[in-house]
Amino acid sequence: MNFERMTVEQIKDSILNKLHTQFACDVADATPEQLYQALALVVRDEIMQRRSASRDARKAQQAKKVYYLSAEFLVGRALHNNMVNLVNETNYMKALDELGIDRSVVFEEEPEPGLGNGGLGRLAACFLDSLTTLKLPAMGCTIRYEFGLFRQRLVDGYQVEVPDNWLASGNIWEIPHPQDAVDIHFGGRIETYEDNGRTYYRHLDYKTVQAMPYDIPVVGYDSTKVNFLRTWSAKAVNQIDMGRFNRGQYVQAMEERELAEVISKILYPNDDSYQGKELRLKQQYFFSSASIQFAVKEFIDTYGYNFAIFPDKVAIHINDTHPAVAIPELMRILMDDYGLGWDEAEAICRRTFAYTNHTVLVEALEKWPESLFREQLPRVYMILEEMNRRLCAKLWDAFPGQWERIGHMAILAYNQVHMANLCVAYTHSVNGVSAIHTDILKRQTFHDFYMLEPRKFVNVTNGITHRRWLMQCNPELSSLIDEAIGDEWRKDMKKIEALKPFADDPAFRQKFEEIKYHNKLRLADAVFRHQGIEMNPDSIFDAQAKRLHEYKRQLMNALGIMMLYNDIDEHPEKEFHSRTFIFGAKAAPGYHRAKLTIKLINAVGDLVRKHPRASKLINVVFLENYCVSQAELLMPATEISQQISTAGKEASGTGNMKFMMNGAVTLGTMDGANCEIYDQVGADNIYIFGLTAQEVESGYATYRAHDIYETNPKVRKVMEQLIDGTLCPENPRMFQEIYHSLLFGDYGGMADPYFVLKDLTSYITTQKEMMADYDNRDLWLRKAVLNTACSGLFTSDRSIEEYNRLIWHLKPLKL
Ligand code: 26Q
Repeated sequence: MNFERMTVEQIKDSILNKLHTQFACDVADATPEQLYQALALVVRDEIMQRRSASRDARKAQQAKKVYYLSAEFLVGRALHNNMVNLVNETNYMKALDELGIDRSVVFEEEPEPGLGNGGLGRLAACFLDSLTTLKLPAMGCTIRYEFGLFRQRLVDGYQVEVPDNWLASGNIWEIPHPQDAVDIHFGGRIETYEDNGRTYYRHLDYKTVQAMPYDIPVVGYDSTKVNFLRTWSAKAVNQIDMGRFNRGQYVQAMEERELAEVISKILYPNDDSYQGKELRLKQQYFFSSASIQFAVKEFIDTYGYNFAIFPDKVAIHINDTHPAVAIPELMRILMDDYGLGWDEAEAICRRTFAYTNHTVLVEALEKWPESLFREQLPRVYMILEEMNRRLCAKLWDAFPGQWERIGHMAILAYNQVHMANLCVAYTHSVNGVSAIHTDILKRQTFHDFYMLEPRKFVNVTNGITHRRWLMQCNPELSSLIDEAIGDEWRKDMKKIEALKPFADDPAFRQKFEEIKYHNKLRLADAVFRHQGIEMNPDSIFDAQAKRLHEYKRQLMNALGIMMLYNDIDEHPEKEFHSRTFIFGAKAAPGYHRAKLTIKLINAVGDLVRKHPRASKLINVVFLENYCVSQAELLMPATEISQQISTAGKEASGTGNMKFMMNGAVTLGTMDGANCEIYDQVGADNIYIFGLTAQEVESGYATYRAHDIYETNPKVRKVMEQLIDGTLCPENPRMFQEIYHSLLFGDYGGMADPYFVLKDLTSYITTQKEMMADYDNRDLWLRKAVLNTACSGLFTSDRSIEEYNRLIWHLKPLKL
């Protein structure tokens, strides 16, 4: 089937038509929100025309499909992105111009769906974009959180959380599918009975919650392929319990309804340490069960009850352990609903599921109290017991007598359910998200499993969609690349390599510099409008944007700025290049240390502003509410990308790739995907400092932070400034706990467990080298251009091709 792109005239007519029929108004009297909705409806129509073609093709071709299960999909705004992927941005922009509609005003009307915390959720969104562009049959499955990640306000330098009611005025992009609603059962008890020599299980007295799907279309770049992100919303089965209602228990009847619907109410805002919250477990089972039920139904609709071929037609991906309960759930459905035996069901599950790990931090590996599972999911719990029994029997053969080792690998041990062990033991593929991360999984985190099944472990380095993160967010640079090397890179990002020789072309470098400058102005303008803060576009834009975590070491960045400040203060004769330090970071609301670090960063900003000379050379800007839309402005405007995690802790990072693609030079440690960025650009075009992962590992035994404090006067000075009232004269004790934790450790732990003071000196030295290079404009711009030119590896198209080749084995649809 052939789809014509809409012409400018058609777009204009359609917009006017939507305004008339939906809102009874014209361009002149429409509100910005009505303009947004009318335009979005036009774009949606253009997408929906392609939908049925896609769907019919998959059925006709009986193509294998992947269900990508993820508790988070941080998709960002859709309108502009969809125009880009329809390859009709130019016509849309023209139509808007001719109608006299200000496009930036319209784009900003779209509420950003905050259905994720950070990297993991954004990765899932980039993957859907690439899956669709590569014409692979796929469906994203998640929760339709009524409240996404909180919005961040800064009040007196402190983070204040505001609820994100993103659905308040509806969501144009979603389509409800009541015909696909399914029931999810919680609690109750299991009755066992024998019949014909087989044991059967009956689930009784459970509570039912209905899962209602809403689908959001994902359109592939320059393709007629459309996939969907299915978001499940919790609904009470009976709007109100009429039995209770009639017995006069009006309030109780309503309460029950609230209890059911609370499941999809809110996204948990912590992306680090996990707490055994009952509601979180219910969320995980809710969307996992709904998605598995749907996958089985779709399979049966196409292939009947021939479950032997299930793994040839269905791949299910488990994004971190959050949807791990999908594994016993498929076991349950195959056995209890369709009568398969254990061995058959287990073999199907093993061939169907694959798992991606995103963290090696021990405190972030999910473990649930067994009692919670037993109460909430009694049948699933019984299945886990049997899975665990069989696993331990095998482990006993492999490691006879090694109780501790077996306990460490078991699914159920010490009254806890170990979700990662469940995933590693019962999937056919386990992958890390960068080379170094996968290495650590093999050597440490899952070493014992790796010994038994080395081939199960694979690496797929993360990627980002260059459509959103270059073409959409940086149109000027994209056109410049077209001028230089043609536009084939847009469809095949490897080809951006052809840009390398242009790093040596002075005319190209100058245009590259001008575009960076425009993008700096664009960011400065937005920050001024939203926060009233001025940013000097002639200063160096240096950014660290990511969730706030101790291991990511925003604290080290802040201490580095204080040292620069002291240097300026002590040496009025020295010259410095003016620098704007940009931070974007949300802290989990219950993570006290992270929130205090936000206050510290802002206090450093205040300190600098009060100093006559430093205020001209340093500006600390904390971007309020860092989110996908903010990132789209920040990436193109940044010159230095700070990726400074303690080596061995950041699984991959993906912001590092976005900055690089837009021509920022990385200042970072040998951690996560930074190592691969280093391999791509070469040592001359990246600034690496600090301990390696191995040095960190062996450093735990011997490191004494206090020695550094004693021997390095500059470090000592900033440490003292944390507690002597320099930063917060009205409350000198404000940052005392940070001081204390760096020098003495807290809660009985070691001092400075993230090696902030240890790496601080090499961090500062490397920055000085970097600043010297920055002043040599030709040298610096060459590095910047090479970063863009070498970023081809980091497109998520490459990641998805690898997932497909190594794990899913899907065939692209012929459309
Ligand atoms: C778990 C249990 C209860 C509540 C919340 C959670 C939870 C939620 C989100 C745990 C972890 C997350 C998110 C983790 C995450 O974003 N990890 C990042 O994943 C990126 C994509 O692979 C990597 O690039 C980053 O290095 C990694 O930190």
